[in-house]
Amino acid sequence: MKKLVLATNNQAKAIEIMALLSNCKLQLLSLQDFPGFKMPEEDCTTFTGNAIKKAVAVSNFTGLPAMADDSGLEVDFLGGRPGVHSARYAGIGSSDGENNALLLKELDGVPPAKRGACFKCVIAIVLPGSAAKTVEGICRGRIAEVAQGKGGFGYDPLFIYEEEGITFAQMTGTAKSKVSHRGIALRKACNLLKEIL
Ligand code: ITT
Repeated sequence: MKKLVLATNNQAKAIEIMALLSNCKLQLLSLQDFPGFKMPEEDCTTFTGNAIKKAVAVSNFTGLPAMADDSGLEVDFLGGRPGVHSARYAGIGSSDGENNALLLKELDGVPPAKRGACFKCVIAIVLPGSAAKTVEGICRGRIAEVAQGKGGFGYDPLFIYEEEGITFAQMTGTAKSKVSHRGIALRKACNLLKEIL
C-alpha cells in the first residue's frame, strides 16, 4: 500500500483528513511517526505558500509523499483577516477560545448582514523529487453573535453555515465535511492522489 505522511500538528484537522482519506487505500502516517521533525515557520502571505512549505519540509525529512493543509477564516468586515494568521489571531500560541473571543470583540455591534465570512483550505501534495501540486476548497458563511455547538475545532462554534442555519460546531463531522472548505479540497486531493501516486 502507498504511504502518505500528513503534515499537520493539528489533531482535529488530522481526524477530519483521515476520515475523508479512508477510502483512498493509502497507508497514512502522521508526524508522530517522525518525532525528530520540526514544522517550519508559516511565514508565507498565502495559504498556498504555507501549504507547499509544510508539505515540502515533511517530504524532504521523511523521503515520502506528504500532504499539508493550510487553512483559515477570512472575514469580510475585517478585510479578510485573520486569514493566514487564523491559528495565531490572538497571539502566538493562542487557544481557540482566545481567538473566538477576539473575533467576537472585533465584530461587536456589526449587524448579521455584514458578518459574512469564508473558510479557505489549500492542500499541497509533494512527492519526493517532484514539484508540489495544490487543490483548494472554499465555504461561505456568517459569523454568529454568540458561540454555539461543541463539535469541530477552531472557529467552528462561530461559523454559521447559511444553508442549514447552524454553526459547524453544531454539525456532525460527516455533515461538516460534506460542505466544508476542507471536505471540498480533500475530495479533489483524493482524485489527484489516485492519478499521481
Ligand atoms: P498545522 O499547520 O500543523 O496543520 P494549524 O492549526 O497551525 O496546524 P493552520 O496554520 O492551517 O493550521 O491554521 C488553521 C487555523 O484556521 C486553525 O488553527 C483554526 O483556527 C482555523 N481553521 C481552519 N480550518 C478550520 C475549520 O474547519 N474549523 C474551524 N477553524 C478552522
